[in-house]
Amino acid sequence: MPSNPVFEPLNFARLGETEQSRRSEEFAGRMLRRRSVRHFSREPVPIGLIENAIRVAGSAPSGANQQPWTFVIVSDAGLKRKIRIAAEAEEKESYQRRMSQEWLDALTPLGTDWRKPHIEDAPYVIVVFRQAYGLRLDANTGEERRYRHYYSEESVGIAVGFLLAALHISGLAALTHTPSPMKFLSEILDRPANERAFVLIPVGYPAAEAEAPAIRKKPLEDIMVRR
Ligand code: IYR
Repeated sequence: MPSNPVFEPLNFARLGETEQSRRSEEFAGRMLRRRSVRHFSREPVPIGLIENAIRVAGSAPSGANQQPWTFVIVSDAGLKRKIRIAAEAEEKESYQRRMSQEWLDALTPLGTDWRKPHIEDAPYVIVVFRQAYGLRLDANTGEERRYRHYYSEESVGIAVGFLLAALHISGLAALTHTPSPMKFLSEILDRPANERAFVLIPVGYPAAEAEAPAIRKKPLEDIMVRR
């Protein structure tokens, strides 16, 4: 039963222009140093940093504020091992048979292959699930009923952007990894039928000898248009 909206004061902190520029430059300077990391140290990470980053992700805007996401933090060595083995099996099949030559060529500069040791090395793997639909109890019948989630793909994508930014700003390294298909994650992590694995994010500190591919982001002139 729809009820009327309730409003509250916005509580918007208007900054002076100097402070705006300072924060903008500081944030851009930090964010522009983010790299995807594929070589992790096994050094532990304070769980509070992971929890805070997920808090930030959970503050993202979402379709109808339905917050159609679940963030599963995996630290158990046995589970990480299971996930690695299943991911490598799918990835091996993908790299050797499923991906087109065009796709493989596009990945050449990244130097990736089917091996995913980072899933075990990183102290935490955050698996983000998208709730394709919601579930609530019908007040009359007591039965569980599905309800539509709007723009769940876009919503979870935005939340993952927040998550990656928060992890990076806290001095952690992460990788956006999408083994394909990802159904095995629902089984290993025992997730309900309305949840679909969206992305798997190993998080930790880079290994001492970690390298990243020498690739560059497009300059502003190439991505921005003014009218
Ligand atoms: N999922 C594979 C392949 C891969 C695909 C894209 I698109 C990338 O940007 C990177 C890798 C893997 O993780 O290796």
